[in-house]
Amino acid sequence: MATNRTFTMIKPDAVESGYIGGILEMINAAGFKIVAMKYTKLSLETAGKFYEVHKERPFYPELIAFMSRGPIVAAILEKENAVEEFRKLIGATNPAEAAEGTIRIKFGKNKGENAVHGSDSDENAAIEGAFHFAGTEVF
Ligand code: DAT
Ligand code: MG
Repeated sequence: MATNRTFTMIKPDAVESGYIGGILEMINAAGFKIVAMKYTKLSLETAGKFYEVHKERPFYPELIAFMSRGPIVAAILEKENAVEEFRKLIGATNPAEAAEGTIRIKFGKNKGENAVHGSDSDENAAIEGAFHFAGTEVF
């Protein structure tokens, strides 16, 4: 089951810009089923924990300040080969390098404010999903 699930966040930049609906539409059109979803806000501390793997990177302080500046939509998505398929749908980290038809080329602003998160492995999808959702919130 875990291999068919990935975790995503609609980031503060996209929420601020009114893109929640447009992004969810693309996610639905690409055949992902939403199995968990919430509208929430990260504190600086929880954002720091979520992105702990990037702790040593120079952009880490900027990243966690950005991710905690406003509400986000967190969701667990299901589809065959979900992690890889979703990374394809969101496109490259830098929206300027993202392919046509991807969420980031359409809604991303720059390398830091790139509209959406997508897990990079089945293992991280499970960890990130559990970070945001209790078992009773996943369907
Ligand atoms: P991705 O989100 O595509 O998996 P990542 O895991 O390398 O990218 O980095 C996590 C987030 O950190 C990314 O979505 C935006 C931010 N980020 C990455 N590289 C950055 C950079 N060079 N400058 C500013 N922010 C960056
Ligand atoms: Mg990543």
